[in-house]
Amino acid sequence: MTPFTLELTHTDGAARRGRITTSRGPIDTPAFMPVGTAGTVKAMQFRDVKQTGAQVVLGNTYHLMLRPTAERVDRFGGLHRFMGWDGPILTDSGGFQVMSLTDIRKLTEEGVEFASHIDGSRHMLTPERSIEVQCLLHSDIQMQLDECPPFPIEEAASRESMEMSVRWAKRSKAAFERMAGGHQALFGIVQGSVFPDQRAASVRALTDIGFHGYSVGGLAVGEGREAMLRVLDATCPLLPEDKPHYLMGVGKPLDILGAVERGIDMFDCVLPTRAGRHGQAWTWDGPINLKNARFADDEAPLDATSDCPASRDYSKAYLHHLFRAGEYLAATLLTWHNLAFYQALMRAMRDAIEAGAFAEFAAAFRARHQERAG
Ligand code: PRF
Repeated sequence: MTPFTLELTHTDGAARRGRITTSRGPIDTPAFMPVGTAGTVKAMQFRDVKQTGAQVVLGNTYHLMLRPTAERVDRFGGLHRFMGWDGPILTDSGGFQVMSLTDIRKLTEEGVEFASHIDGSRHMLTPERSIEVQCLLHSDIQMQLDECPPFPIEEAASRESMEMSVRWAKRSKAAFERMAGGHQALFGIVQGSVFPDQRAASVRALTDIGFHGYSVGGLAVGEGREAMLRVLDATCPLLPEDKPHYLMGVGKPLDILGAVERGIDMFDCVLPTRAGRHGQAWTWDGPINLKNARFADDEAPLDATSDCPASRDYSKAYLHHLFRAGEYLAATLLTWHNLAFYQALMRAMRDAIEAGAFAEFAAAFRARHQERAG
């Protein structure tokens, strides 16, 4: 089977245009990965997710190990076959979801013990078990188990946490080498909060272990955009040039723009899907809320120039009505639109890098895109 590789085709400043090859197909970068937490991109069919241009989707170790269980997914031939998506799947390792979704948990050197948010049952997630689950899911791109510390955090506590994530990285790699196939990939996760020397130490330790790609974790946890971009300024230049750089859980269009500018290749975020279910549409001009009364008589579609049916074929008045009436289709159409917009944005960034015009693109986008618009 095709091994996991990255070919960089263009650079423009620190921004990178490339193509990741996986045994399940290519991923053009910079790439946005829709979040399919529990074996579904909520409210969507995968046929339509693919239509937006998405080439890879994300799945979650935490949710799937609890329900329907990784062993059951494996008996169905893996997550691709179970949910009907034949492209690459990236899975998160579970630690981040344990910390954000469970009230009862105990973190030790061994791993994290937690009570399920579904039925309270007890589970232990170790670096080894996380890799085992990700292998049972047949994940193409796996993440090491890490700890994403809260923000703010004391410098000394952050260092301890980062160093434990490095030890978990080593155990994850050893488990991956025992259990995974040659076509699968494992990413290390850089931690170290907002401390540049800790970020640098984390990168050094992870590159010594050696991974197929490098994730930047521990950001978008309340530090704010400027602090996040400063961490990327200090971190991205240290990452191996020939491997993908993935910024986990980010973000708004302007976050993604700033991160691409600094050399990030991959993103995931619940924003387009979650916001879509709540009536928020993201557009070139910024976000708008379709529940707002000012759209009740608006005959224009969200984007007449889009090739996405949800963006092009329905008036804002109709979408407003669907939300007001509590119709299921409302969530589907706005999620679809938001995912199509995110993919169009990534395509525009890739085109700008290819043309050597990323700075001009970024300036024009920043001038037009009003994040706090109605
Ligand atoms: N670690 C993991 N998953 C994540 C994060 C992290 O730090 C974040 C941080 N924004 C999102 N998802 N494993």
